[in-house]
Amino acid sequence: MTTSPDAADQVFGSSVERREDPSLLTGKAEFTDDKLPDAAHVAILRSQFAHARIESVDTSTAAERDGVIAVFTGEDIEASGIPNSIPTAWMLPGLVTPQYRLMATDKVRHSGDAIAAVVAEDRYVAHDALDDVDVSYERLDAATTPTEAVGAEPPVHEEAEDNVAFDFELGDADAVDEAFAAADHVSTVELEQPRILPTPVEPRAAAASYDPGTDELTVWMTSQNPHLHRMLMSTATLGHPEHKLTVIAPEVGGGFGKKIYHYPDEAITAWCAKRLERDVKWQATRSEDYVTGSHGRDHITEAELAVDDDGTVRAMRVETHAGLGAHLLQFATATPSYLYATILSSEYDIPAIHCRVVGVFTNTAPVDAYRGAGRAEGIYVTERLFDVAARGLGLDPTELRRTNLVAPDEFPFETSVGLVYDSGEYERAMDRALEIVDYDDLRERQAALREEGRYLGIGVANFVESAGLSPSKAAGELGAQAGGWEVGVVRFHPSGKIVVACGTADQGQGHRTTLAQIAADELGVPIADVEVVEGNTDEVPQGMGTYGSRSAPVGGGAVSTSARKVVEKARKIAAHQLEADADDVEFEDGEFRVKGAAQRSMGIADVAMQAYLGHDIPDEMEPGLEATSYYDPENFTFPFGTHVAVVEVEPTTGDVEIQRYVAVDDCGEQINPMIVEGQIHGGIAQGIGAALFEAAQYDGSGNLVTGSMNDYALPRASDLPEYETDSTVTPSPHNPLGVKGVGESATIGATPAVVNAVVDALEPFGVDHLDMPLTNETIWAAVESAGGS
Ligand code: PCD
Repeated sequence: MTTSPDAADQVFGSSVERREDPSLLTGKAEFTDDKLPDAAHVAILRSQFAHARIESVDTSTAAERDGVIAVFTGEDIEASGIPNSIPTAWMLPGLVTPQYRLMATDKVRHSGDAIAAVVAEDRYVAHDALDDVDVSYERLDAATTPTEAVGAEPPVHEEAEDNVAFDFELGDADAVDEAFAAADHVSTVELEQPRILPTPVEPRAAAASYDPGTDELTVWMTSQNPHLHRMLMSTATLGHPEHKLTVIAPEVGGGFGKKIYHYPDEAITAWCAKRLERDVKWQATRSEDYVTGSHGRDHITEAELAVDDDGTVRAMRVETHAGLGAHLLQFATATPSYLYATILSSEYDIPAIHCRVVGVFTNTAPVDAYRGAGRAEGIYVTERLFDVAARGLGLDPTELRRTNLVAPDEFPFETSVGLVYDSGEYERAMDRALEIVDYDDLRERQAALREEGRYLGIGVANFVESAGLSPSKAAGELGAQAGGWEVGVVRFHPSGKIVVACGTADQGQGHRTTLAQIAADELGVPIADVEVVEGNTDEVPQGMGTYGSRSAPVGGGAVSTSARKVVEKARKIAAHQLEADADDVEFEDGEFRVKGAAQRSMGIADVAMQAYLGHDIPDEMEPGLEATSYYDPENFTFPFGTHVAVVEVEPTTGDVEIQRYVAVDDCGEQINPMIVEGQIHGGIAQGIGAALFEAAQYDGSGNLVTGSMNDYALPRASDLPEYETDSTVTPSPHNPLGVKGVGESATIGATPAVVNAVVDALEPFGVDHLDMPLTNETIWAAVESAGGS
């Protein structure tokens, strides 16, 4: 659905066509690998083993190959005297933080660790030369799962006893014990959430250029947060002065969390450019991106719910082992701890919750935020547990949910795990979803079909998401090493055209459209007059970037705050020129009018020209018309919703057919309903992927056996159903626009909805739980062990 090009429609709340699409669709858009076409190429040698001591690295043969410019090892990097230490961005009590170097020198800890870099005239020569680098290893045993790795020898890092990086607890354990002792029932589930390989269309890449004359280093890279990359490369790895370092994220082909982090490879590329004083670039192959880039999830969990006969939930207890991989990336500690544990209350009033998370190093690629990050894992536990408990109590799963929902008049609602939900109308969204699927009728059909030996399953999942981490002060108290704010600049040109700069960085979400909508709406100008700039540290003063569904609530908040400041300054100039008191000047649809004298008016574009002429503006006012805001929200925003999946399972083959998929989402006010719907569609696809198809598999030696798209099962379009989407609108009371984030919501809702549906279908076989992915084999085996179909 798109709207007419009528200017009045092109504002907040309408489905404006995405501005980014013409250049993407016609192949004009430029990605990182399109930059520096004449650059030399970097290829990086990865460890052959998941765990080994490096005895020696001989690069002499590789260096002699025709077309090879240089070969570097970890020793060269270390000897260059740079800080060489990738940090994590969230400290937890007792956290062990081993040094994470750009290239391994003494030991490799997973099969993606970098050992050497070849720079050559072209990509093929660079890759061929990798075979000439001779590394001798002393192999060590590898541990790949978070439970097996506890206490495994030899440890991944000497510093981390038993391979434990942190042991985190949240909630009142005594209150939980008491509630469990007093409750009528206790339901338990043990579950695994396998590793996911985030698969943006574009694998990671970097291109770097160094000017020795000025000491300017420019890095183009696939980044969700160029300013954070610049800051970390400057302070933690390369040591290049921040004001002489420019990081640019050109068009980025998807991120899904993977492109948040500072990995070795981009910094190695920049280091080579500087060392050789030559333009260089690196483009990961798909498999290389799979073995080095962050993975998602990786939890092994036990969860219990204490419930009374009438369905009142009294308490919840969760203990989980979270695999961290071999190195800590920036949100690796926050994702499985705070983001996970604080969301366990989902949409419910659960008086006591206790959660323990053991974060474990393994000989695998690092694990960090993947769409839904922490919240997806937490909600999955709660929503599975509610289904298990409902079945145990003989209650309909929607009834157990309904009994415990937080009611609309209880907001702001403080959960027992420390979040204060801003607003919600949970029952309304849930009822809407149940009405669309015709829930009661479906239950009747299910019963009738079972008589015929057909197995329909209905899965319901509610969710809340904490979107847009904030405020900075509270996050800092909990250990964050980064702020929760965002920068928005609104700058008029004298002619009345506007540039909006925001510290967020698009990877496909459509910010150039939605941020322009926000500014155009606030300023009352046609959207065509607004240009949006993102993803460039030279053009945007600072920024925290795009992740955690923050760009609309936090970036949008910064842009609207600046637009409002600009309007206030413009109002004073207009009042001055119209010879009126500023309080008597109204602003509507881009016009300043003197109250009660409508003929005395001035358009905002004319005011802009006057502001830059500076001839006739109030005394003591500076010329110019622009504003910069660092918007630091007072809280997260809390989008929510209900997803329902209807499946039919064929027990003899384990086939799952998703017959219907209904999603009712509430992200507060919607800037662009078409974009919101697109976000929901993409999110559902990824949620279904996790439920039915995706799992990264390491073998016992620590090789990623699903290291290519041939082996890793992503859902295809033909695997996915038609989506039936609807929304409710419960504005966030603290956001200037009433907006909540939406980018991750559907991934969070979809996974438990689909798993609940399949398990529901298999109820006649006595199946209470199945671990993802629910492949044909998993389902068939469960049915067989129950005595067959
Ligand atoms: N919106 C609107 N309204 C509302 C909200 C929102 O309109 N209310 C829209 C906006 O503006 C944008 C979108 O929508 O455009 C989104 O938003 P948000 O929610 O704010 O978010 P952001 O920040 O922007 O983004 C982020 C996200 C995430 S987080 C993820 S994963 C994913 C999602 O996003 N990724 C991606 N989505 C997407 N899409 C695409 N296309 N691509 C990509 O990559 Mo993480 O943390 O990183 O794990």
